[in-house]
Amino acid sequence: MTFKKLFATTAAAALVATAAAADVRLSDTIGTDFDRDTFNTGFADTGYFDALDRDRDTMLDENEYATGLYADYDTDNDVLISQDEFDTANVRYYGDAYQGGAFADYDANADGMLDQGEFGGFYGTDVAPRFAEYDADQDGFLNSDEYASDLYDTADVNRDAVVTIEEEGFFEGWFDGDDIEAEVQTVGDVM
Ligand SMILES: [Ca+2]
Ligand SMILES: [Ca+2]
Ligand SMILES: [Ca+2]
Ligand SMILES: [Ca+2]
Repeated sequence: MTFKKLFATTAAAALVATAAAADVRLSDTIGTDFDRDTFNTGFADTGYFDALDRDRDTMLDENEYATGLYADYDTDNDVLISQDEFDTANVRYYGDAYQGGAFADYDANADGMLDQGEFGGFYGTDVAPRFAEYDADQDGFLNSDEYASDLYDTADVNRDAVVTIEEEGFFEGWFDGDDIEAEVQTVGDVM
Protein backbone atom coordinates (compact mmCIF):
# COMPACT_ATOMS: atom_id res chain seq x y z
CA MET A 1 0.00 0.00 0.00
CA THR A 2 1.45 3.33 -0.97
CA PHE A 3 1.50 6.14 1.50
CA LYS A 4 -1.04 8.07 -0.55
CA LYS A 5 -3.38 5.12 -0.44
CA LEU A 6 -2.64 4.60 3.23
CA PHE A 7 -3.30 8.22 3.92
CA ALA A 8 -6.51 8.31 1.93
CA THR A 9 -7.72 5.30 3.87
CA THR A 10 -6.79 6.69 7.25
CA ALA A 11 -8.24 10.11 6.52
CA ALA A 12 -11.53 8.49 5.66
CA ALA A 13 -11.30 6.37 8.79
CA ALA A 14 -10.63 9.49 10.84
CA LEU A 15 -13.80 11.07 9.55
CA VAL A 16 -15.81 8.02 10.45
CA ALA A 17 -14.17 7.84 13.86
CA THR A 18 -14.46 11.46 14.92
CA ALA A 19 -16.82 10.54 17.73
CA ALA A 20 -14.70 7.59 18.85
CA ALA A 21 -12.18 7.54 21.65
CA ALA A 22 -9.09 9.59 20.92
CA ASP A 23 -6.72 6.72 21.54
CA VAL A 24 -8.00 4.43 18.80
CA ARG A 25 -4.95 3.14 16.96
CA LEU A 26 -4.60 2.85 13.23
CA SER A 27 -4.02 -0.84 13.65
CA ASP A 28 -7.60 -1.09 14.88
CA THR A 29 -8.97 0.43 11.70
CA ILE A 30 -6.63 -0.41 8.83
CA GLY A 31 -4.69 -3.36 10.17
CA THR A 32 -1.25 -1.80 10.30
CA ASP A 33 0.72 0.24 12.78
CA PHE A 34 1.45 3.75 11.77
CA ASP A 35 4.89 3.52 13.28
CA ARG A 36 7.89 5.60 12.35
CA ASP A 37 9.40 3.16 9.87
CA THR A 38 6.09 2.67 8.08
CA PHE A 39 5.65 6.37 7.85
CA ASN A 40 9.20 7.20 6.75
CA THR A 41 9.19 4.52 4.07
CA GLY A 42 5.78 5.53 2.78
CA PHE A 43 6.61 9.20 2.93
CA ALA A 44 9.49 8.82 0.49
CA ASP A 45 6.99 7.65 -2.14
CA THR A 46 4.67 10.62 -1.87
CA GLY A 47 6.79 13.08 -3.83
CA TYR A 48 6.16 15.69 -1.17
CA PHE A 49 9.81 15.95 -0.17
CA ASP A 50 10.87 16.28 -3.82
CA ALA A 51 8.35 19.09 -4.28
CA LEU A 52 9.85 21.02 -1.39
CA ASP A 53 13.39 20.42 -2.63
CA ARG A 54 13.32 23.25 -5.12
CA ASP A 55 16.98 23.04 -6.13
CA ARG A 56 16.78 19.24 -6.49
CA ASP A 57 19.87 18.46 -4.42
CA THR A 58 17.97 15.79 -2.41
CA MET A 59 18.27 17.92 0.73
CA LEU A 60 16.14 20.63 2.29
CA ASP A 61 18.00 23.71 3.39
CA GLU A 62 16.32 26.01 5.88
CA ASN A 63 14.89 28.22 3.16
CA GLU A 64 13.28 25.27 1.37
CA TYR A 65 11.98 23.96 4.68
CA ALA A 66 10.53 27.34 5.65
CA THR A 67 8.91 27.78 2.23
CA GLY A 68 7.23 24.39 2.64
CA LEU A 69 5.86 25.51 5.97
CA TYR A 70 4.59 28.72 4.45
CA ALA A 71 2.74 26.79 1.75
CA ASP A 72 1.26 24.53 4.41
CA TYR A 73 0.18 27.38 6.68
CA ASP A 74 -1.42 29.13 3.67
CA THR A 75 -4.49 26.94 3.46
CA ASP A 76 -6.46 29.22 1.13
CA ASN A 77 -3.50 29.62 -1.26
CA ASP A 78 -3.62 33.40 -1.42
CA VAL A 79 0.14 33.48 -0.69
CA LEU A 80 -0.46 35.35 2.57
CA ILE A 81 -0.81 34.01 6.10
CA SER A 82 -3.84 35.32 7.97
CA GLN A 83 -4.09 35.25 11.74
CA ASP A 84 -6.57 32.41 11.50
CA GLU A 85 -4.22 30.38 9.29
CA PHE A 86 -1.33 31.15 11.65
CA ASP A 87 -3.23 30.09 14.76
CA THR A 88 -4.74 27.00 13.15
CA ALA A 89 -1.39 25.79 11.83
CA ASN A 90 0.38 26.41 15.13
CA VAL A 91 -2.16 24.22 16.89
CA ARG A 92 -1.55 21.55 14.25
CA TYR A 93 2.22 21.73 14.65
CA TYR A 94 2.50 22.36 18.38
CA GLY A 95 -0.82 21.31 19.85
CA ASP A 96 -2.06 23.43 22.68
CA ALA A 97 1.54 23.81 23.84
CA TYR A 98 2.49 26.48 21.30
CA GLN A 99 4.84 28.79 23.18
CA GLY A 100 5.94 31.05 20.36
CA GLY A 101 5.17 34.65 19.65
CA ALA A 102 1.78 36.07 18.79
CA PHE A 103 0.71 36.88 15.24
CA ALA A 104 1.06 40.61 15.88
CA ASP A 105 4.68 40.13 16.92
CA TYR A 106 5.53 39.09 13.36
CA ASP A 107 3.14 41.30 11.37
CA ALA A 108 5.72 44.04 11.03
CA ASN A 109 3.61 46.33 8.84
CA ALA A 110 0.43 45.57 10.83
CA ASP A 111 -1.66 44.85 7.74
CA GLY A 112 -3.23 41.75 9.28
CA MET A 113 -1.28 39.33 7.09
CA LEU A 114 2.14 37.73 7.20
CA ASP A 115 3.99 37.87 3.91
CA GLN A 116 7.06 35.81 3.10
CA GLY A 117 9.50 38.14 4.85
CA GLU A 118 7.36 38.43 7.97
CA PHE A 119 6.92 34.67 8.06
CA GLY A 120 10.69 34.39 7.78
CA GLY A 121 10.88 36.35 11.03
CA PHE A 122 8.53 33.88 12.67
CA TYR A 123 10.57 30.99 11.28
CA GLY A 124 13.85 32.37 12.55
CA THR A 125 12.52 32.96 16.04
CA ASP A 126 10.18 30.05 16.65
CA VAL A 127 10.82 27.30 14.13
CA ALA A 128 14.55 27.23 13.38
CA PRO A 129 15.38 25.30 16.57
CA ARG A 130 13.21 22.45 15.33
CA PHE A 131 15.12 22.30 12.06
CA ALA A 132 18.32 21.94 14.07
CA GLU A 133 16.76 19.28 16.30
CA TYR A 134 15.89 17.06 13.33
CA ASP A 135 19.16 17.61 11.47
CA ALA A 136 20.45 14.40 13.03
CA ASP A 137 23.80 14.38 11.22
CA GLN A 138 24.19 18.13 11.74
CA ASP A 139 25.12 18.87 8.14
CA GLY A 140 22.79 21.86 7.94
CA PHE A 141 20.24 20.09 5.73
CA LEU A 142 17.32 17.75 6.26
CA ASN A 143 17.37 14.64 4.13
CA SER A 144 14.12 12.79 3.43
CA ASP A 145 14.43 10.58 6.49
CA GLU A 146 15.25 13.46 8.83
CA TYR A 147 12.33 15.45 7.45
CA ALA A 148 9.96 12.51 7.72
CA SER A 149 10.94 12.08 11.37
CA ASP A 150 10.06 15.71 12.00
CA LEU A 151 6.63 15.19 10.45
CA TYR A 152 6.03 11.98 12.32
CA ASP A 153 6.89 13.50 15.68
CA THR A 154 4.86 16.58 14.86
CA ALA A 155 1.81 14.42 14.23
CA ASP A 156 2.57 12.28 17.30
CA VAL A 157 1.77 15.12 19.67
CA ASN A 158 2.23 13.14 22.87
CA ARG A 159 5.35 11.37 21.56
CA ASP A 160 4.19 7.86 22.40
CA ALA A 161 5.29 6.49 18.98
CA VAL A 162 1.68 5.83 18.00
CA VAL A 163 -0.16 8.30 15.81
CA THR A 164 -3.72 8.20 17.06
CA ILE A 165 -6.84 9.01 15.11
CA GLU A 166 -6.92 12.39 16.79
CA GLU A 167 -3.28 13.05 15.93
CA GLU A 168 -3.88 12.03 12.31
CA GLY A 169 -5.80 15.27 11.94
CA PHE A 170 -2.39 16.79 11.33
CA PHE A 171 -2.09 14.97 8.02
CA GLU A 172 -5.57 15.88 6.92
CA GLY A 173 -4.56 19.51 7.09
CA TRP A 174 -1.07 18.97 5.82
CA PHE A 175 -1.59 16.72 2.85
CA ASP A 176 -4.62 18.50 1.51
CA GLY A 177 -4.41 17.48 -2.12
CA ASP A 178 -3.02 20.78 -3.39
CA ASP A 179 -0.31 20.92 -6.03
CA ILE A 180 2.47 21.39 -3.50
CA GLU A 181 5.20 21.83 -6.09
CA ALA A 182 3.33 24.71 -7.73
CA GLU A 183 2.60 26.24 -4.34
CA VAL A 184 6.17 26.31 -3.17
CA GLN A 185 7.32 27.75 -6.49
CA THR A 186 4.75 30.53 -6.12
CA VAL A 187 5.73 31.27 -2.52
CA GLY A 188 9.42 31.41 -3.35
CA ASP A 189 11.98 32.38 -0.73
CA VAL A 190 10.87 33.29 2.78
CA MET A 191 14.35 33.84 4.16
CA1 LIG B 1 17.47 21.40 -1.64
CA1 LIG C 1 -3.70 32.56 3.16
CA1 LIG D 1 2.02 41.99 7.26
CA1 LIG E 1 21.01 16.44 7.94
